[in-house]
Amino acid sequence: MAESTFTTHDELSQTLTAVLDRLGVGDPFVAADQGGATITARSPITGTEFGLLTAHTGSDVAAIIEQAQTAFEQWRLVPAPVRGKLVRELGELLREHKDDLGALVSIEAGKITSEGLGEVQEMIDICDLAVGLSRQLFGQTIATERPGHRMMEQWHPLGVVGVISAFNFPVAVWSWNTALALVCGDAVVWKPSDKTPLTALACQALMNEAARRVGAPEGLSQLLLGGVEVGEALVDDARVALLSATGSTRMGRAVAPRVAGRFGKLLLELGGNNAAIVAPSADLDLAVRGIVFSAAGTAGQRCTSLRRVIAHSSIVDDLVARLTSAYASLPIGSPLAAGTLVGPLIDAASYEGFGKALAAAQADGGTLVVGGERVHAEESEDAFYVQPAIVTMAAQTDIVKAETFAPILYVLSYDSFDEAIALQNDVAQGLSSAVFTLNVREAEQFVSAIGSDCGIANVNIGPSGAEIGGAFGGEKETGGGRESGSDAWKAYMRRTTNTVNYSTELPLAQGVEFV
Ligand code: UN1
Repeated sequence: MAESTFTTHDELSQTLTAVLDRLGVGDPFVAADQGGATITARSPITGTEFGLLTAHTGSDVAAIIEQAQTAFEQWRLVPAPVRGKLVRELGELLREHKDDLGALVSIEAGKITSEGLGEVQEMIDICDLAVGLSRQLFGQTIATERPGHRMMEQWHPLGVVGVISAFNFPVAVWSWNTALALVCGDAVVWKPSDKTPLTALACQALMNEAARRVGAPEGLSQLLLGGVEVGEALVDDARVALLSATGSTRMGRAVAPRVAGRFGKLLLELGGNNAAIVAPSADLDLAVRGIVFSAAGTAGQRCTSLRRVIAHSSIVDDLVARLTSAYASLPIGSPLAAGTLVGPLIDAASYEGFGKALAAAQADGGTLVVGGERVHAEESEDAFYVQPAIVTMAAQTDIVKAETFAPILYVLSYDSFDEAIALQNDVAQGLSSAVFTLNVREAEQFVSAIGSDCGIANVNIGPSGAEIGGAFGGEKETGGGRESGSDAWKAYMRRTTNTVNYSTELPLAQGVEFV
């Protein structure tokens, strides 16, 4: 294993102070005895805590949503291209502060520098898309069966959008939702993961500055810091017209019936259990690179991370040997150190899940071929770095079918391509998938109606690292929602169908006669 330098808590604290200052957050920490609810800011890099932040309670939520609702009622009157200026300002501020916000993502979520920066780039990209979209929120004109009539559809602002996001994309997921929601004429109330409050404060500071520059209504885009109680109050409030929630399937299962029970709209981005099929014709050099990035990158903590490889029996041994040697030289360590490719797991619970899954896989007859060890424990006992693991499996057992949010790659083998697709689809989740093949029949079958059942199906690219221009999301237990590009904006608006009669007659549809 290649080592990289470890960052100390003092170095982190110094960087944090400077970064928070430049991002306009200032010093957000409060004393433990100040009274009221608090939330702890921590870094998985050292595992140490920076301090406490003021949190909201469930009873604060109603007032915040009320303010957002009032802001929405003004914002929906602003023409969409003018609304786009707010998002353009946000995009400009993100460009200006890309390095600092990227560093903060690394400090709080443990991403390596280029992935922290990549996440901010994803925010800039969605802002660009949303600004263009602010002049493209179009409906259709539809042929009507009645003379002297016109039928059309329009898309109108929806209301307050509640956003719940996870620790692993602490800033980008907020921006995908917020940039679209704002140009669509909505207000936003955001409840980030309680593991990443600092990045949320930074986004809110940038948003406040953008709102100030364009004179957006007070409280148009707001932040709720807190735990489950705060999230539940957001979920249950009938004024939240759309709840967009990203996280585990378990969270989605708790949230979805509550929102459905009040007939709110839902956009769910839940668990993934993404596979890559590697066919005999695959360019193995390319496949290995794609697999290592998708499976070990972000320490396996993307919802799009690669968790299963389904390789043809004629090449599986060669592939596993190549992957094993690539894994053996992965630099694991502080995500801020140059050269590191694998940073820490988010916390102790995540490390525990990693260990349990490896034990379960081996109990199911799997063979651990590389990785699985904890490293850097001597530098800080509260930080959890692991060597990404590869486990070969004879069968797709329950543990392989479960999403473990850690760098474990299960390898299965297949003989016929149909069998590979059946294995790939035989899990409850349906987010992302990939095939590595140079065979055009296999590639086309994979992306066809009888191929991958996922929302994302790639050819000769791993399942993670989607760009924002496409609709992002998946099927089955992934929740069915789509965010980001294509026509995902429609989830943030309400559609009206309008029939306008400009004649002097009143013909009824379907030829109905009625005096
Ligand atoms: C997530 O892990 O929650 O496609 C989102 C990707 C990123 C987004 C991942 N653009 O991997």
